[in-house]
Amino acid sequence: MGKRALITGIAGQDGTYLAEHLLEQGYEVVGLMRGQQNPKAPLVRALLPDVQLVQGDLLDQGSLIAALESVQPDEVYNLGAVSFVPLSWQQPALTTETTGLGPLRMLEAIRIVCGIGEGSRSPRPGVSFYQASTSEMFGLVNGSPQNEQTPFHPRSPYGVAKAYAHYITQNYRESYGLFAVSGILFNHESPRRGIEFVTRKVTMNVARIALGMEQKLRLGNLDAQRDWGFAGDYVKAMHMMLQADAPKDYVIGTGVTHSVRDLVRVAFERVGLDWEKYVEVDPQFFRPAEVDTLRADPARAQEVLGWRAETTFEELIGSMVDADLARLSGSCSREYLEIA
Ligand code: G4F
Repeated sequence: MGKRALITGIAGQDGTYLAEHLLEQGYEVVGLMRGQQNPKAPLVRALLPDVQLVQGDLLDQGSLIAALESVQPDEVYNLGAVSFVPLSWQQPALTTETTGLGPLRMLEAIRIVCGIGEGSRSPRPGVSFYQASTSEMFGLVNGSPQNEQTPFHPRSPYGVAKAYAHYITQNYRESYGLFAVSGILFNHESPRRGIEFVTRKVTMNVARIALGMEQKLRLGNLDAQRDWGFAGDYVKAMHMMLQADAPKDYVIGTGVTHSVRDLVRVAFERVGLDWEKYVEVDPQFFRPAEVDTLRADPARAQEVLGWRAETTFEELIGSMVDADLARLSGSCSREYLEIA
């Protein structure tokens, strides 16, 4: 019998790549979808016809219990969140409810459905839990590169909410013996990334400029540095973490850092243009508190899981520019459906 996985955030970049990866591994995959007539549902059905959808919302405890009861998953991947950092300053309470307390509600749902921690009832074995933690928890970094021991200093309501979710996952592992792990993923991108994030904003606008549809690209802090990898590589690490002998948290990244300036240079080079003629700095994109620089030390993931990033920064950004050129010229494949 193959395993069954339940994924929250199925309509996001990571949800779609993870679903595809698990289907390839012979899993039955169910995605949690919130809301009535969710506008993303038709896109998910088109991209992932073999994935079933179940109603549920990370804000609603009862709906998570009901989803677990009906799906009976072996593995739960919690990828659902408010994930755009600037939005977390505009809607900090919603971010905390979804990104911070959502994982708590899912852990509680697992505990209740499995009968864990209720003395007389014997636990039903076997729901493993993956929490999408993030390098944003390191924030104002306390040492570089960052590994699983590096202290957190989050810089946004999003980072604070993710730090809470990280610790509550660890606490449920220690309190109830759950196989509950967090992947501390550094920035991961793809042609399916939402256009609000800097990589895709750059690649989409580079493609528009190359095709004569746009004159300028306005960005915020060009000095910010990130460890950018390919989302398709990173979802494999999520799966590996739940197959490991023991539940542990892992840093997932490339170990290589680039600035936003490097990003625009590489993207414009892909279409043979000089970025300095097109990019303007616009203070409206500056953040109230910035994460200046991040770099992963993924040694534990390499040693214990045998995971390593397979895609270079140049390959990643090149593929995103190519995908946006294809989209704009109407020749995009199903794989590049606008999903995020
Ligand atoms: O692409 P970003 O918006 O990603 P950020 O804030 O690092 O967060 C992403 O990665 C995290 C780690 O995996 C996730 F947890 C999180 O959910 C999200 O996926 O911004 C990257 C950097 C920032 O320093 C930002 O200030 O790019 C800088 N930047 C400069 N100009 C810009 C822009 N970011 C955006 N979104 N738009 C700009 O115009």
